[in-house]
Amino acid sequence: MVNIKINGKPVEVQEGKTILEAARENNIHIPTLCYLKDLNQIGACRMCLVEIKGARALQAACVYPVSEGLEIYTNSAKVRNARKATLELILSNHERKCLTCIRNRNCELQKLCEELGIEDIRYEGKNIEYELDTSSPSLVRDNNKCILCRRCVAACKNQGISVIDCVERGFNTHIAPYFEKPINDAACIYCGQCIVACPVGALYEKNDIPQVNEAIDDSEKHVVVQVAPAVRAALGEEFGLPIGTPVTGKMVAALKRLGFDKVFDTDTGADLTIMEEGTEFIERFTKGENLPIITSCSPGWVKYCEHNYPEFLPNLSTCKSPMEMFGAVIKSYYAEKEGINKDKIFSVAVMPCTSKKFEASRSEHTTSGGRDIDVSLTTRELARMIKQAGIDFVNLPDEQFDTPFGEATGAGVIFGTTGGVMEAAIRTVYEILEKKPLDDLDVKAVRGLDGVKEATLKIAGKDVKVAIVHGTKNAKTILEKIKNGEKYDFIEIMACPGGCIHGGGQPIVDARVKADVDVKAKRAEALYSEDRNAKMRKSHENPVIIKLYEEFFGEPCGHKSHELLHTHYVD
Ligand code: HC1
Ligand code: SF4
Repeated sequence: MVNIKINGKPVEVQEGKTILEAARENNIHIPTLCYLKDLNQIGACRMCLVEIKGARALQAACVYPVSEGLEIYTNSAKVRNARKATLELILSNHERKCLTCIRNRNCELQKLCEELGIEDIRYEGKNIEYELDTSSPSLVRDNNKCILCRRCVAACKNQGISVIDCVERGFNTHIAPYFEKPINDAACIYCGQCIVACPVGALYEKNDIPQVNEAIDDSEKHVVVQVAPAVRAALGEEFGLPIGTPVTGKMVAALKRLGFDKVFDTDTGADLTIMEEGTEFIERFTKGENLPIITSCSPGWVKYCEHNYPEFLPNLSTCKSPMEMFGAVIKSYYAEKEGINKDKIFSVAVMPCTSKKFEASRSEHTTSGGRDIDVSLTTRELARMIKQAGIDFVNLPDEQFDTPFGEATGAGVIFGTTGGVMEAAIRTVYEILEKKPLDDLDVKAVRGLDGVKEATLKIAGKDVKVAIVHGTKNAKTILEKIKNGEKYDFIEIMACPGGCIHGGGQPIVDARVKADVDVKAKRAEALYSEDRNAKMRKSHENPVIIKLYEEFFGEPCGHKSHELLHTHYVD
């Protein structure tokens, strides 16, 4: 520990901490902009400048380590003037169209303007007009809003992707994919981790709300919506509820009030995926063929594999993602059962993910003759729709998903967090192979937020070696281990750090909140609590799924399943 003084007050701080961390621990607020805990600590924006007794220049608190006897002033006139001047320079060439900006009222730059008392734009810098990059099906890049904090660059690097970086110098500095190509031409996986890292409106998802509204307004269309597991763990944040508040019932009520004809749960699709993927695993494991099987429900991960490790494509499970399986079921079984012409069905998915927009557009997912999922919205887009419709979300009653797919299990819910697909699969595979109930349904060995988790499970007298990976940087680690001879039987890979709960389509949390709160852990706990309280916790016990096989598919991995629920990703 070292003894320092902050604004004249003596405090004891652990050695190695930065001034910013020391101040925060003592409830002293220092403004930041480029700082993003554990991701971007580069002292570039100079917003966190502080005065240090005896030092000639002001110092960036986010990178300056504390040492014995340091005397720091966080709010002197010199500090206030320097921070304000820095902010004014950032504003001098920022496109200040706040009223129409997607991040209006959720913008860290806007908040700083308020906090630092910016009353006027005193300088006008060189304004370069950048073309929007709308080349991707998932996201939009707007360099006119960019403040060069480099948080997106760090987020992309943290994914092990690094397709964007700073180019040129001085006023011409901007962020671009290599060779200034459109993002669609780079090996971007559309994970959207750059979006959730961005403090301003320079990165956002493609807006698909108008298409959905148009379909809802069309009386000829039967508009169904399915909602992914992780959405319920975060949607409430958009309406001021604490991080980690599950809002399943209110979310369903809101979707019904928005005018969707039927509201279904992607968790049911996840239960179906477990039946198919569990069966596929058992077949491959029993024959010792084509192992490890690697999950393929995360479209960012599939795209990463296609770009960087095509030799592992044959290892991917042939199962489509729960979203796409459900999409195919809606336009086949459901259309038939309800006597609705499939061409009149408009199928919407709400996902915590930006890459799902890309997945929905892939040619592999067109079993109904057209797209099986017509539009995939993000959690943020759903929140926008709810706000635009004037729905008082917080005071909505809890409502239930619609029949005939009204039931889902706790196994389906936990798909939304890293380790969840594996845990759900183990619950089913164990009971099929052992022919007896699994004693403890909480498979703790596969839980937690470590980037790579490994476990060896004993099932039916055999060792099953599993690994769980989240974040594509960690995917590289495990794939390299396999190339070096390490053997696994079953691997779950999710592109986003934390899994879907921290997907690129989830509500954006201010960097200051992220510094103190473990957002991923809180959202994951929201899903684990739903699982604990679920009346069914195993996919194979879901009566909806049992009926679906009786009435339509016959058996898992049968002929009809292969036609509708499986695909091959080829390079
Ligand atoms: Fe996911 Fe999945 S868990 S991929 O993160 O397998 O997006 O939530 O819906 O499809 O179920 C996302 C989440 C989601 C699929 C499921
Ligand atoms: Fe990088 Fe993901 Fe953003 Fe693409 S979407 S630029 S891969 S962080």
